[in-house]
Amino acid sequence: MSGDTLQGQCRIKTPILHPVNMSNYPDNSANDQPRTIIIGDVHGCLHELNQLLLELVPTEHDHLIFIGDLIDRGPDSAGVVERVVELSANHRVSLILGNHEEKFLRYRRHRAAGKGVERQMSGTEEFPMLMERLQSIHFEFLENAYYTLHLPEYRTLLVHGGIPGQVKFPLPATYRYGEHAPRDYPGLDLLTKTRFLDENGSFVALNEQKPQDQFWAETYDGRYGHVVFGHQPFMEAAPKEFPFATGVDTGCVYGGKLSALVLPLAH
Ligand SMILES: [Mn+2]
Repeated sequence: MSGDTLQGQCRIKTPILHPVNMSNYPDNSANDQPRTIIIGDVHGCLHELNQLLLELVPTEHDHLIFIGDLIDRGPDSAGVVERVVELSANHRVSLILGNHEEKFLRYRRHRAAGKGVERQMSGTEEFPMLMERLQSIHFEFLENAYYTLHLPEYRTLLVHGGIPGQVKFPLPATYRYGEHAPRDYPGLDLLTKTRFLDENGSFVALNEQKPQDQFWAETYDGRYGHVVFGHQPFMEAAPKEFPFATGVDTGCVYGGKLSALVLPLAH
């Protein structure tokens, strides 16, 4: 991604009723029914989030799920967190932990410890501003994010990044940031940042990717159910479909669109 796209000519995508797989997602889209709405990576694009919400008109019965990375890169990260927390006062809102939220919470912990460790962290340019603008209600909301959210009624698992090859803890299941620590569930944090896997199916770090490595969703066999994820921007008109996964980050902050995946009522 070249630097000049980072300001984000964010554009809006009409939310779509988008059954991923008709056998898993029975079509019951009567509009008075509660909806499960999964929103892609917002990355500070407050205007596009507001436009999307105007189109969605969420009701008090809907469940709004943000797939993570509310913050960083875009024009108004603090405004996005404030808007989402404001929504949560009157709606059921869940946040999947993005790698940018994870880094921000880590930065905040280091700052509180007072040893200056946070000054060695890269990619934290926006964090002092967030520390200044956000209040305890916002931090609490971020701390309550999910590493994974299991929606058994849809046989679906939500993560920000993806499923790394070797998972050594029970899935599908729900894990929360404030409640389940990677030291007790080794590899839990990888679900927030997985993109590529090596030939053994193991997690590949961002800077160590080789041409033969495969995007995780290309080889994922559905063993934990259908996975809905963000993190990897797909510059496409609609969420990207894989055999057992759906990517909902359509690259809003890179000049793409902000997408919402609207699941019909499950039985
Ligand atoms: Mn991400």
